[in-house]
Amino acid sequence: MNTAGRLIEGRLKHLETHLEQENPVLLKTVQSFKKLDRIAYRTGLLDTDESYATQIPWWPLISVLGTFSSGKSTFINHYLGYKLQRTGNQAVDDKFTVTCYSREKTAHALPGVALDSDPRFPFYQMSEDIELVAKGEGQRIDSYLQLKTCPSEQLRGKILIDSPGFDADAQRTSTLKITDHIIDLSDLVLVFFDARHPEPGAMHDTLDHLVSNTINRNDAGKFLYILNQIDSAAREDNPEEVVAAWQRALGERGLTAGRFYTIYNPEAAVPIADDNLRQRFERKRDADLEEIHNRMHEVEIERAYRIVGVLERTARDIEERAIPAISEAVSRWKRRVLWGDAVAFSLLLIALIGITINLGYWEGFRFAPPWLDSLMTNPVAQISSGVGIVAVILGLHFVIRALSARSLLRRLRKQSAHLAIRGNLANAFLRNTKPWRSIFSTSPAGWGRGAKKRLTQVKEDADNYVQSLNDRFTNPSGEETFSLSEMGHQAPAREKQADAEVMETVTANQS
Ligand SMILES: Nc1nc2c(ncn2[C@@H]2O[C@H](COP(=O)(O)OP(=O)(O)OP(=O)(O)O)[C@@H](O)[C@H]2O)c(=O)[nH]1
Ligand SMILES: [Mg+2]
Repeated sequence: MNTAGRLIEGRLKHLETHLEQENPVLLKTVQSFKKLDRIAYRTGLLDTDESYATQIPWWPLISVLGTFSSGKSTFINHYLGYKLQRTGNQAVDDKFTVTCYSREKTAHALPGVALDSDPRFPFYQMSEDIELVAKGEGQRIDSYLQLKTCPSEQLRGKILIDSPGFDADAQRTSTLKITDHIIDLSDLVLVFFDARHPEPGAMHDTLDHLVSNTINRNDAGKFLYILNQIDSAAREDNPEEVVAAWQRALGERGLTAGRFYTIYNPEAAVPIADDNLRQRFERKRDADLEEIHNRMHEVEIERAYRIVGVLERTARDIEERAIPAISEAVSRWKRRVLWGDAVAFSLLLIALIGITINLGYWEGFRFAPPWLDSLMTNPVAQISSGVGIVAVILGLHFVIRALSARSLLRRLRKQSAHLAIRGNLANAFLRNTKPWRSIFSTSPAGWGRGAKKRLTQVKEDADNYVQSLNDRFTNPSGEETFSLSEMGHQAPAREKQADAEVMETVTANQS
């Protein structure tokens, strides 16, 4: 195996080690992806330094964005049950912190370089992206990103990102670029605002960036807008007005009710003296927090189904789209080669006849060049001229094969882009045009009985994984099962009650 192949093997091993701790069903899907890889290597769809498994994001990403000191880190610490992030009233975080689960009992930080070079994480080669927008900054990836691991059960199967306070005016291009990149990659984005700022209008640009720009995206459903620290409003004469002012500000930017939450952190909050008021605040907070936490859990489930969906789709894409496209190109190529041969050899024959007639080698229909007698008596000359003739014929044939192949490549590349499937169709096609492949072979290179069997097995496996995920994530009565066709879409919105039950099962299964 070459070094590139070994590298990819190492990466998959790494992936498996992590999934072993987090989700055994997904661990098995890695094996299935490897089966597809093998088919793709043989057919030429993938290079041996590629894998279908390394380009999908395995961990759902939840990012926490928002204004300075709005309580992002406090919220994350509370969610994890660990004092992982520093908090405080000045701007504390100046980097993005990517947190992921590890059994190790201590939380530790790794440099951003770990994120940049580890394909498990969606920041893989982020430095190149940064370099594109801010020259020279790519090398300083460490000053933008850090990685922390934490043994919190809440973190199993997901990645959480804490971010520096967002200020559209003061932000450097590279930070804005990372923020946007993170938003694009995230499955769920929690946008925090601080109720201690009674005047939301002052943050015009920030609101524009975090609200106006997000509300019309086609993945707008993944944004939750959270007004935090509303305990501070309890001290105002009219607490409702604080919330209402924010609601208006967000409403002006297109946010309709439903994804606007008001919460505060019980430990960081200022005690509320008035009993009635306190209870009212607590009820609202608890309901909203529960909804936010449920969404955070759901993301993990959705992602697991989506990965099995990708597996199934990749298998189908190979069988139903890539292989037929290759076969079609190969038969076009065969036709071109056969026609090319016919035309070229006819022309050659006509030319030869013409030349020999001109040279006076013909006596009527009898071929009688002056050197014919000496050739007939010289076996060495016979053999070498025989070899010469065969070489010319073969040479011409292979030139025609190569030219015909080349004439089809552009079309194939276009088709490849149009089909939008993973894998290099042109490369796979060229395998079939190699000199040692007969133009009369019936199926594309690497697509034999073994490959077909393996592919069928992967599809069956995918169905089984969906079953296992259903067993794992849905309630025992089986009311909420997913089918493969549903997996491309968002998991259906569920009743709160059912949700709670689902989550009980998840936690029970995980412990
Ligand atoms: N009253 C009150 N204070 C809070 C609440 N949540 C956080 N705080 C306090 O607000 C301050 C800022 O909290 P952080 O969690 O550091 O805020 P952050 O958004 O991470 O801030 P940066 O990382 O600097 O952007 C800290 O002093 C917290 O103790 C809350 O719900 N109510
Ligand atoms: Mg912070």
